[in-house]
Amino acid sequence: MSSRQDETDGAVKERVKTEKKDPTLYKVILLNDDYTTMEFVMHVLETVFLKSPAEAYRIMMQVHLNGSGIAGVYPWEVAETKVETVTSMARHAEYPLRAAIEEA
Ligand code: TYC
Repeated sequence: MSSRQDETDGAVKERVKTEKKDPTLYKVILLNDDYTTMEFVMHVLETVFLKSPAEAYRIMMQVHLNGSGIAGVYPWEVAETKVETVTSMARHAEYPLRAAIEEA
């Protein structure tokens, strides 16, 4: 590569990392069921999605009354990890709670 292209009046442009992160965001959706307790869903929202108790209650009730609700919006790998964590916590507690990913 010609170094002249990267210069402007002797000021060399610094470009340490060319790679750009994918800016696409994904919603993590919690799904309603008849067996998972409201307390467990709020615990998940507070510990995995870092919601306040009031916000956790609001989201839990949205899921309970409407079938689904947005727990959070994240880059792909973070969203995937959140779903895995929710699923693992739910299975250990023997609840059928499910989480899904949707493009935001
Ligand atoms: N519907 C559940 C109940 O009445 C509560 C619940 C809320 C379950 C949200 C799952 O994602 C959920 N115990």
